[in-house]
Amino acid sequence: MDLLEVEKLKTQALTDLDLVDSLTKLEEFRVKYFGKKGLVTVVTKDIVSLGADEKKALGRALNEVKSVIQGSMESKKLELEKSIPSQLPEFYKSLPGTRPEIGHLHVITQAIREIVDIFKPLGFTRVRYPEIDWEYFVFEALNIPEEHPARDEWETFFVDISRDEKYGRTVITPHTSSGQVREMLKGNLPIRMLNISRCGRRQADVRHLPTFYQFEGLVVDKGINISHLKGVLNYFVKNFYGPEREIRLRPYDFRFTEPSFEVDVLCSNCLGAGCSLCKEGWMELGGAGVVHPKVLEYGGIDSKEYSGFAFGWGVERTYMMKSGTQIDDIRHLFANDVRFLEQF
Ligand code: FA5
Repeated sequence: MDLLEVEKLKTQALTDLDLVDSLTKLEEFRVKYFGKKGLVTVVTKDIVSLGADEKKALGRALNEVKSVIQGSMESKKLELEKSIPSQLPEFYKSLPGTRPEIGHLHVITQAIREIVDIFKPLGFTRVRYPEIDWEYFVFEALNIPEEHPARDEWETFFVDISRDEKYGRTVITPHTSSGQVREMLKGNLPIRMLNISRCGRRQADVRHLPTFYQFEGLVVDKGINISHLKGVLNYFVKNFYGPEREIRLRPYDFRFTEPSFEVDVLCSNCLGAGCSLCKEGWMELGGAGVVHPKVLEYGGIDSKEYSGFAFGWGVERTYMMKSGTQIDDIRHLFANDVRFLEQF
């Protein structure tokens, strides 16, 4: 081995490299010169057996040759990588396309559909009544006369249009109970109504939205009593949350039901321990009770012959109490942050 041979090795390698026109061939080239038995590797090993002076001179020359070849290999690699796209046909017919993202129903729409499906087998039919209505149907016909302090609880938005002689002012319905008397006035008995609609109240915090949904059940028939109400609420809760979830009824005072209750479910966020959402382990889902005879009379129904029960719950609150949702602030539901909504 001498300097001339080292020089020849360089020339041969660069000539070979010139002919390389693909990444596969480049790899073959690397193996030919730098693989275990490659030409450069073998010469490097040979040098070890030479005398000190020769070793020094040839070693330096060989190192230079190696770095020239490796530098050229690197440039060749970049050049080949760049040219690859232009080597491909413009359009692969068989290449799977990128699927456009398809959205899905809003979580509250999904919840509404689930609620409807649970009540349907019991004979409840979904109805809708105006979301902007007379205060007559919102309060008066529900046994809450004008100036009665109970009206304050509904923190109502009033619409700035003139008052009607008979029906009073116009409001954004603060609850779906406004549909009760409207349903009765249709005159179809017995009644099994499920009124799901948007409501509005002057409220906003972790548990309150200015606009939210309620679902209102109303049953009017002969011989209806409180055990039917409890049976229906239990049936709903077991189907919506699962057999292990419990509800509790707290006595309350609604002017349109007697007796009246507020219905709570064990909080899914803290499982009864108490958290910022529920405060004391239970979350209020809504109200319920036996329809007040006066309300039946407003609806043109003979309260001696017929009786009924009603309940009105918030859809968002009810949904939030499903296990695993871990929604600790009701306002997330309508903040329209896609990262949040995508999870459901
Ligand atoms: C009522 O609205 C009664 N109409 C319920 C009723 C119907 C009682 C039939 C008896 C017979 P309440 O104001 O408690 O009751 O509201 C019921 C539920 O609506 C609440 O428990 C809650 O789940 C939901 N809700 C009320 N206000 C808001 C709000 N601002 N944001 C979100 N949900 C709300």
